[in-house]
Amino acid sequence: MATRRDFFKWAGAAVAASSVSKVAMAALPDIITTDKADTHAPLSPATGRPYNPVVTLNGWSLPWRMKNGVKEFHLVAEPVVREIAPGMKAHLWGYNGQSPGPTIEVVEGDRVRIFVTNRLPEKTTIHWHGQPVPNGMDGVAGLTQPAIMPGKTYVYEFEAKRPGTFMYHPHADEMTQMAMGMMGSWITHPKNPKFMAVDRDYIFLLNSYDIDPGSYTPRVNTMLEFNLWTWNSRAFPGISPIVAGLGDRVRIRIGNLTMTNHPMHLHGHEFTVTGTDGGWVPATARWPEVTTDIGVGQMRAIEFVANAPGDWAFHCHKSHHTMNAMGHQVPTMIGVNQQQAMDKITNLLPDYMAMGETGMAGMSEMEMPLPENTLPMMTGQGQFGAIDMGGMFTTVKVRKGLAKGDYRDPGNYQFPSATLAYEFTGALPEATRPKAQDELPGIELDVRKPSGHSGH
Ligand SMILES: [Cu+2]
Repeated sequence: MATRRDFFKWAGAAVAASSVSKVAMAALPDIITTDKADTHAPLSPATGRPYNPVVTLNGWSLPWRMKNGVKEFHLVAEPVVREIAPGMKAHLWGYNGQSPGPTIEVVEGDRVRIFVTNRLPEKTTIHWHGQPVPNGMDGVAGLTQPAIMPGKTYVYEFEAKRPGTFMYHPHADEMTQMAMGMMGSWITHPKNPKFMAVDRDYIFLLNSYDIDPGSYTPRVNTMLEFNLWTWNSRAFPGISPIVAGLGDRVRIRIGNLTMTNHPMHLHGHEFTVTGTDGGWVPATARWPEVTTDIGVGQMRAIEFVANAPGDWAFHCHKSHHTMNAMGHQVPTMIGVNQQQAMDKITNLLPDYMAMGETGMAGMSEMEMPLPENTLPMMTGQGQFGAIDMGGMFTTVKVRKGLAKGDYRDPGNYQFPSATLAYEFTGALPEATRPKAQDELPGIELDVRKPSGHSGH
């Protein structure tokens, strides 16, 4: 764990006004933060009931303090710097040094106390999305509690009743605070560690940002036209691979805190949806899928047996969600001969490049100077060249003989001989095509022109 224990980390706090006295802080659990966007090793429980920890993709789980049988966590809402992918950093709001905040893992029946310190320049709250909590712990500013003002610390306390996958996010100035990256995952593990046990259990949140190339802070009033489609505030090629041993039973828990739905698609394997927002899906109610749509505010847990070795694509199937910031306003030029226009434009702009005449794939190979702090539209290199992907994309790497608990990137898949698509170099037969329209016998049509009923 590359976490740092910064009990009195005040230097560099963006909100100087929001200082809490050291005496008051002494009663609070340590503030544990990280500045790394890597996937951290799972946090094995040191105290409390046993459970099988999850792995947060490009994230980490928050350690707790056990106090008189109560699990105490300390979340600090604060401005953070998050690397979206190598080459781009975003100035976001998050928790404990990162956006999303750390994953919170507890066990069914645990008594949980969460201290929430607000170091933002405006009020906030935390809503424990999906959890059956007493009404006064639900975190809706104005409705169930006064907002947590800058510099203040509030305490939430409840029993983690239902095992499952949950999220947390503010319920105060939500549009701004979620557009700025304030969110996190929550797992309540079942009391019986053997119930629904899997070999590898991953979790991440779908989120999105609108950050203009050359700037660092998201636009907070964007409703739908986001330009960065991310998992746990990371875009491909910044997203870690999901690693599995051959034969492992794998669970991937996904929560959607974007403003649109995401059809999540896995190559090479069939999965079933075993968990939703409301709990576990009974075995008799599951069906096999290769794509499942995750709506806004929903959570899905998918499970499969990693029975096919390889580097398998796993991505959102909306193709503009596997793209990064650049190029959203580029006109379609496929089939357009740009030579004439090129000649004229290069007189004015000697460096002008024509783009898109044969498709957009050239974008990923082009050595084009980018504005400061943005990501090329499509990047990522595989062993055979450019992957032409960005955004909500990663690989599921299935390997034989992987040790339990080994989550390191195993590198490129070594393809067994004669299992790879190859170039055909023989003679091509004439392609069979349907007859052209003017070779077909004429068809008489009786056309009746519409009359009346205009405006239908
Ligand atoms: Cu999507």
